[in-house]
Amino acid sequence: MAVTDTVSTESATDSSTPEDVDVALLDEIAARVLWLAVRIVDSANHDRENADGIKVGGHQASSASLVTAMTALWFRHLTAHDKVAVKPHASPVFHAIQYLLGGLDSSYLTTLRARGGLQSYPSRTKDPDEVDFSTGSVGLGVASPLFADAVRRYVDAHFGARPRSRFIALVGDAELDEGNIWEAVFDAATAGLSDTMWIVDFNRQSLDRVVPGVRIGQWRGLFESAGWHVVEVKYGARLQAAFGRRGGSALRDWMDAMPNEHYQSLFGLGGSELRGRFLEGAPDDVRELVRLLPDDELSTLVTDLGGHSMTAMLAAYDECDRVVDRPSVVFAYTVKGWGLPIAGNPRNHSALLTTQQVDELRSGIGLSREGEWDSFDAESAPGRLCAERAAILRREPRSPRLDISVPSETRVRVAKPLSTQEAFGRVLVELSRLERVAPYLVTTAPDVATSTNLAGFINRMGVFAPDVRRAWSEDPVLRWAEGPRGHHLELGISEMNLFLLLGQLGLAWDLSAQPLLAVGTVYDPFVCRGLDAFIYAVYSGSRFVIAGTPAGVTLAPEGGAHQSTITPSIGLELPGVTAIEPAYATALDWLLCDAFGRIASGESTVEESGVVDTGAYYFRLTTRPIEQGPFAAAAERIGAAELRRQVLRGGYRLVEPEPTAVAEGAPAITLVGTGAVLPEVLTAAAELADEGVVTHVVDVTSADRLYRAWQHGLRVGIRTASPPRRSTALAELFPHRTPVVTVHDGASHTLSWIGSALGVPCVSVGVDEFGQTGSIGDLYELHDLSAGSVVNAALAALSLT
Ligand SMILES: Cc1ncc(C[n+]2csc(CCOP(=O)(O)OP(=O)(O)O)c2C)c(N)n1
Ligand SMILES: [Mg+2]
Repeated sequence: MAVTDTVSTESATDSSTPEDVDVALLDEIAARVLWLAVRIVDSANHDRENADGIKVGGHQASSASLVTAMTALWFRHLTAHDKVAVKPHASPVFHAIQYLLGGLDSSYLTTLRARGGLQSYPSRTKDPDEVDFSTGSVGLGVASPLFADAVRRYVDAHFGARPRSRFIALVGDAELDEGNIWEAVFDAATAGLSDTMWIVDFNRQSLDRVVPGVRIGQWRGLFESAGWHVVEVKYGARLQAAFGRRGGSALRDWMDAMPNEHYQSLFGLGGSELRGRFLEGAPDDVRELVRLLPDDELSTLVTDLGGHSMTAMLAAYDECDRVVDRPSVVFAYTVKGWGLPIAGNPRNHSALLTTQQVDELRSGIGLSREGEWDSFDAESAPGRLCAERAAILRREPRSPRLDISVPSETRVRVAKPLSTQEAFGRVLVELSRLERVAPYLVTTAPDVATSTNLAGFINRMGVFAPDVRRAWSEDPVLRWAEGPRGHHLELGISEMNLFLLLGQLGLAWDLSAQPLLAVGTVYDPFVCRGLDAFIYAVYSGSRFVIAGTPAGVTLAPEGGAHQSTITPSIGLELPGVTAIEPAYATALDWLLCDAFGRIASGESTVEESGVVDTGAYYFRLTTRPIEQGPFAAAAERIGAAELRRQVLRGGYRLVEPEPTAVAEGAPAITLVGTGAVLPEVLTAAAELADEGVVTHVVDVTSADRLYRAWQHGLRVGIRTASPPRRSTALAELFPHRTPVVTVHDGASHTLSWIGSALGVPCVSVGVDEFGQTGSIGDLYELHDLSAGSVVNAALAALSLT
């Protein structure tokens, strides 16, 4: 490792090493970090018993290329307030650093990819050390710090400035191929965020291949056009020196223009082969310059890249720090597999060092087998630096709890037929009137705020912008007033951005020390468009409300491209999210207030049924106004408090059959509906009752909660080898063993499990084909959701008994 580096940033303004930086010491620490990262992966693959017949895996080459950049960050640049997303495949480097800083017990070093051990990729919720951003699905971890910075800007404006945090992402260069990165970079909501710095590990390799051509010009142009500051840390000290010699500028031009494939092919070569390959097509000046260099020196020279120079990396970080009006990106030219025998090999992505190669690496840095996991001696210079940095990086504890009481309902007005989407808008307006709740409410939408009924909220609370902006329109219906007091964060049309921002709003308690009540809205079909970011948000433990609206074929005239059918399954199956689909306004009011209350509590509540609720809520809503009378009647019959309990639990009995009918011992059926189709279910129930069928109607407000309660009972049985525990919710909702018809404006399978749960015949109707344009009546007819179809489904179910 070079100790005499000079700065090689092309645009670094201050190229000297600050006096208090001991580059040799940092390089010594980097060598140990590299060793530990390599050995963590090696141990997972070679020291543990493995009966699975599959390789454990891990990424030594991807780790090695970030060792310099990460050592420079943690051992010099970062403060306790900074937040960092680590490239997924460099997780061993992160854990090695945490270990040296005392943030990870040594017992974990041999647990990479083992149950309960270090996760393959950094995980906020599962790793034993403190991870700021989960990463794994490439691209998402890159954009997250940018949105976390946007959230900080919001939090600072509303709650007073926090100590400055820098939001940093360590990025694989091939991650830049993910479109979500550019959606984030180009959205106005992320403009001007000067505390963001991305460090691109520019090793010119992805998983399969050497990235074709030379892409830096394209990347630079994209970032600059989005208003970012770009730094290139390209060449190391040796090459910098060579460029200063006679023929140096020709050498530089030659290397700048060399396609990645050509350059990378040099790594596998030694001696005269490398010389020959390097000079293929080179101008005479270049030939002349390297003529007198011995082969091994030529190899060292041409592979001397700036991303492995401590001085250059620190200078780049400092330069970015001085930029006060825009985000920064550092292109650190690196070698994948730096310092390892697999350096630069095009097939090195998942290559593992052999045991002999690991032995050589160990002895190369002066360690023995006995002391191989040791941290630095506390009295040594690196040991002292570790202790000093650990003290600087120690953080204060943070809590997701918001000390406010959220009301259990807003008593939203329900005089006329009302849609759940409209009720949603009204509940938010009502909550925004409450002094204790309003300050924490924040909404966001990808250009669909008004069409998802956020206008009322926006009129009262304003749109967020870092500075006051003139409103040019004087629309009396919608006041789009932008300024630092605004509570709505508007995004361009990118559902990825929506879920990334929402995810970060729901983690503001941690990354900005301020819990928030975050709400996003999205057209329900486009939940799928942002799905990976949605999953990422809940996997990261974020707490928020998302309203998918309008949903289903009930959006009739909009046609198939806008009608969601599979989203109920997403809500039901996605861990960490509770999917909710009420039909009536008061039910929605209760459910939404309850969701905010749970988010504010900061806890993962465990329900009576054993269901764990982790704080993210997905409301699936529609624009269909429906008659609210049946709900009022149920409230009258059941009592408001008891009905509320049932609505929150996942369902209630909307209609009880006439006692006289029951006495006659007639055939009996239970109709189960969820969401917008309840009017058809009720009409069908009345028709069936007229035909002498004893008809029960259950309104399922959360199939997810009912399903989890059922599954929990089964799992307890499986895990204790005892009879399954019956779900009390299902027992209360379905006291009679009748056949069941389920009706849902969504894929029919979402509710079809109820038949199995009850052990009765079950006919499920729902939307199992793409929709099309038409009226609600037309569409319900087409998908068997009309009252007549529900009656026929009931007759079919009865015939199965
Ligand atoms: C969304 C997604 N797609 C594919 C992968 C599989 N994958 C993991 S790493 C990788 C290549 C990454 O290359 P780069 O970002 O340049 O990282 P390097 O290992 O070169 O540092 C791929 C395709 C993934 N993790 N996430
Ligand atoms: Mg790469």
